[in-house]
Amino acid sequence: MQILYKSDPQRGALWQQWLAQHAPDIQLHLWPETGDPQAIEIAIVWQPPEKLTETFPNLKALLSVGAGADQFDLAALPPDLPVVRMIEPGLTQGMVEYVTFAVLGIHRDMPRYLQQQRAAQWQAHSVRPAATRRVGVMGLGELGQAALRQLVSLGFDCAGWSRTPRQLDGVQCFHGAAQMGAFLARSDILVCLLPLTAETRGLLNRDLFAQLPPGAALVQAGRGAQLNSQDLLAALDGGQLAAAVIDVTDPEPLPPSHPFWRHPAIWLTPHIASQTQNESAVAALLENLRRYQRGEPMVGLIDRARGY
Ligand code: NDP
Ligand code: OXD
Repeated sequence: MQILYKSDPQRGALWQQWLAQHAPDIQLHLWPETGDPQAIEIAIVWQPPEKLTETFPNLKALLSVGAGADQFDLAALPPDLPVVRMIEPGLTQGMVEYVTFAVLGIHRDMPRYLQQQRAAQWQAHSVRPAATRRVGVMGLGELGQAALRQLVSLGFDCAGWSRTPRQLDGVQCFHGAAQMGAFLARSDILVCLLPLTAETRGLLNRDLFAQLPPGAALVQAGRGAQLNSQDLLAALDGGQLAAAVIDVTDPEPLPPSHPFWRHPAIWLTPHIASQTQNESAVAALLENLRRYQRGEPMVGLIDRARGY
């Protein structure tokens, strides 16, 4: 089977070598080398090449090297072309670590202590047990569920919000627009792990912040276009929010003049909350390719109507 790869070339070379060893029937072509374009059945990419389906007329599926597929213009792809995102344990674990770091950092007042350190100010604030801190996770998919398992194990008072009803051990679950207000009202720390869709674009805005308890904090690790930057700055400056940990922005990279870089209540990271891990991801890729060969649905199939 012939596969096209177009993303980080170093990862491509490693995957090519690994597949040659573990699945010699599968040949990975590293863009711009394609072999015979007619023979390419699967493309695994971050950004697809232009004229994808014209160039590779026998393409049977488009796979994302990342957890999201919002970088694809789904409307421009043939409606029956399966689109698949990456689900792999290394990527999931990376997000668990990031969310745990951010929630613990906020819980233990680190944004305030870092500001105090810069001012050489020795001042203690009372330490609250995790059980009294209400954490709310938006998005109860692969990443939200894994992050919540860790947060529950640390003793936080956890809730989650999704589009359709979910049941998770130790988590108060909310769903849909009707239950969003109740979910937000009990979220001292709000974590966004939503995919970018028409419904979630711009969702983290003034109206939403106003429904959080005063002095709440935001952890944004979904997608930049979900957050209204001006509304976040106003909520921080007005005291409705106390702190924000922001990993994804719009645009990326963020221009040097953007106020997020210098805001004392913002911790900013350059879209590194999690990354596809070469070794675990290539094993997950192979498993999905075998599923495809057996005629089974691949893991991480995007529902084109839902947009994620
Ligand atoms: P999943 O598709 O597994 O889960 C998505 C979750 O979001 C589901 O629970 C879904 O609800 C919920 N959801 C979607 N739309 C809505 C809506 N309109 N209202 C309420 N809930 C909604 O995705 P993953 O957990 O794998 O990944 C989530 C996102 O994390 C990715 O799409 C990507 O944007 C981001 N990400 C960021 C990274 C980073 O480094 N910053 C790295 C990796 C991913 P339901 O359960 O009802 O379907
Ligand atoms: C991803 C990401 O989707 O890096 O994997 O955000």
